[in-house]
Amino acid sequence: MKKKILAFLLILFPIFSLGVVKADTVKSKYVIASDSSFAPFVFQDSSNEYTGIDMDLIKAIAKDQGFEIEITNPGFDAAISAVQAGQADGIIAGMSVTDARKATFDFSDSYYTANTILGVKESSTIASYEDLKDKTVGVKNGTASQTFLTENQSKYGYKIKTFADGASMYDSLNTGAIDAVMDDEPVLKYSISQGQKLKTPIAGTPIGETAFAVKKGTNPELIQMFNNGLANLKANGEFQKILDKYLASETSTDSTSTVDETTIWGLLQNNYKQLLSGLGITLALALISFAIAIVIGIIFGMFSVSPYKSLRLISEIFVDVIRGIPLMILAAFIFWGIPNFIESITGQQSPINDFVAGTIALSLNAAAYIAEIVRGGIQAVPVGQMEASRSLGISYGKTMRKIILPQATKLMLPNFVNQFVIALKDTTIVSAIGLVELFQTGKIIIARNYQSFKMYAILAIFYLVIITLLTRLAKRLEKRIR
Ligand code: ASN
Repeated sequence: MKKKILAFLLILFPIFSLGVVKADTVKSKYVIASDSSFAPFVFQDSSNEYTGIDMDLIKAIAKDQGFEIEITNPGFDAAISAVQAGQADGIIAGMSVTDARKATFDFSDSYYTANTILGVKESSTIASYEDLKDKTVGVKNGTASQTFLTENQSKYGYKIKTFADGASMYDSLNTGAIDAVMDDEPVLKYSISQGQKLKTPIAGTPIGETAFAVKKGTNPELIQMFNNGLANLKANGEFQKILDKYLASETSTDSTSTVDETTIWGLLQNNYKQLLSGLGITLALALISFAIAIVIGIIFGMFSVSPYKSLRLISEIFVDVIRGIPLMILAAFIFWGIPNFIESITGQQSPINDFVAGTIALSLNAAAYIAEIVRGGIQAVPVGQMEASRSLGISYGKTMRKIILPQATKLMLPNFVNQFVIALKDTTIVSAIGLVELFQTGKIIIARNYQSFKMYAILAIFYLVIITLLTRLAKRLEKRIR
């Protein structure tokens, strides 16, 4: 009898619970990754805030379902990697549901349907896929549009050029570096409605539904909450309001901007806060990583001139390995590769912060060069001095400290200054992992206003001024030490 009651209850439970579907938050905060420039789904408005259908939607759903979110906007490809590496819990970026992606992602219910479509300059004569023969078509890396292009490449004979973000892709189309782009239809149509001189000569091809996604098998409650929230927003009309806000009217959300961004002065006026914060990150990256690199570099440099063979060997391996790997790959390896590897063994997501990953990569890189500077400096001091000192009965350590290093340091100083300048410039390379330092800040601004000439000029001057100031300062210090 007892068993029967239990079975009865077990059957009833799911039926009752159906009426009150509510998933519970598991994490105190969910990190949501997104694209950096993919209007109208996600883009920066004139006050440098990310807006768009996806941003409004995820915020409204989080509010409706009562969970906390933190949004990052590293670009589509980087956002995908972030979710795969466990750096982010979910991705909302006008993402198409494809069969291939279903193998690695769990998708929410769809909130949009999009085509992929070809975009060319208004003046272009390209009118069909056949016209693309030997032409170059740009596309964002990792997107459904890229899959479409790759699948049809042999048929039409075009070249494909991939980009990390929409901004650089559209920039290249505008400057004529590529002949066409392949992107989602609402995105191209939106940019045309915003005054971009482009056209879409060929009808679009369906690439699937647009949905929110998590890494396969993770955060099931997040998908559940997204679906519940979406259903609620659809029922209460809020979802339609969001769509209308970005799609219905031709009026630009940017028209609220009072500052003219076509002049250098206007650009600075409108973006100085963002640029200064980017500059802050750049300086912090350079200074912190260089300080760490000096310590590591000196240790390995001393190893390399040590009387012990094992120490010399360790130093040699360190320098060869780090110098032999491009900095960008090192950063990507630390930021995406290692967490992915750890997860595959432990089953635990162990994301690393982008600033920390960037700092580690820069530190290791500079340390390898500094180790060589230290070795070179010490070896430039005639060996006779060490021998003479040792024959007088003075220890290796003392000779090093009192006789060799003071002379070697003088020789090393100019190289240190040089290495610091290189380290500061190298910070631009680690922007590849989505770190918003000065260069990335500039790219994000360009994504919004397409002022690449003026914006890159501003960036170049920023770096030039900072590097000149810092080298002057370093030269003074150098003189004092001498
Ligand atoms: N629709 C694109 C894709 O799913 C997403 C994007 O470009 N943000 O591949």
